[in-house]
Amino acid sequence: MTAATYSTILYHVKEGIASLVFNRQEVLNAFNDRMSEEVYVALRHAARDENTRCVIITGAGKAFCAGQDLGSRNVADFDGELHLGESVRERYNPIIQLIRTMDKPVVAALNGVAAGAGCSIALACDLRLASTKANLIQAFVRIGAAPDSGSSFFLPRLVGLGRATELLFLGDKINAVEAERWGLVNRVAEPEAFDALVQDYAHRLSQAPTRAIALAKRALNQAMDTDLTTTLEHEAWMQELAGRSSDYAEGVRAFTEKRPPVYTGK
Ligand code: LHQ
Repeated sequence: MTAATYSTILYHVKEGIASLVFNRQEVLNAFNDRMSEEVYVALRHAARDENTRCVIITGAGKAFCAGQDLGSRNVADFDGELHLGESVRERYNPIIQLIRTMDKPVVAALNGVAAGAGCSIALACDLRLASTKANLIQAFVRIGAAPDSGSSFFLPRLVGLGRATELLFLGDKINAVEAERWGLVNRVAEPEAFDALVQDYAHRLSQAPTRAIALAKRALNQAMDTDLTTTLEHEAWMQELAGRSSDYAEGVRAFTEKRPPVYTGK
């Protein structure tokens, strides 16, 4: 599968920034089987592509992503025996794992509503930027489903157990401004300033020392899931690796020469 054969997403790379755009607008960019496959393939490509130093995930039209396509037969068949676990394991979990393990920053640009697994994907990203048109909804409970795609992992870590519980039990819609107050999103902008905000972050990340960011991401992944002693040792190892990068040498040189650094990601 290549960019030319994608039918449910748009994907392009420019100036070190890969943009992955969910594009099933008639269903608010909800996921069918094809879209989960294409998103995975595109993310894997971004992870491996030397020219990509930052990934932006966003939605075409008015929504970010409404989660699972509830019209898909394999999740809406009331008469058959449904194997939803299989669907989650095979289609969503690999996407979440890839976002977390790729050695590059992944930014969710929330142009509109993010619901269900669409919201989970945003929570798994490294940063979230939101237009004031965006809402976040842990919609699972509204349809009698359980949280999936990492929501029960990331939500309490972002907003604390009390708020996570409320969001998962009640499925209320949180607007972008409140989401920022809660720590669910990093920044909010009015729709007319949103593209500039996203471009500013993407540009800064694409010019940053990519290896140092990858090491910080690995350190955060490790720290979210372990004790202080292990974390301190893991940090020491990440610093050892950072010290071997050209960007580190450039960063220190630029500091001593009192000039801005020029990072290459090497
Ligand atoms: C949709 C959808 C949608 C299909 C809007 N599907 N058509 C994983 C695997 C296995 C099992 C179960 O779960 C999962 C993980 C999950 O993601 S579960 C959660 C699934 N998502 C939802 O429950 C969200 C459903 N959508 C909504 O609640 C609303 O559409 C939201 C709040 C997102 C937006 O509301 P509105 O802005 O009022 O838009 P709308 O409801 O009018 O939707 C516009 C159209 O999009 C409409 O179609 P139509 O033909 O009437 O214009 C909707 O039917 C369609 N659409 N979400 N997930």
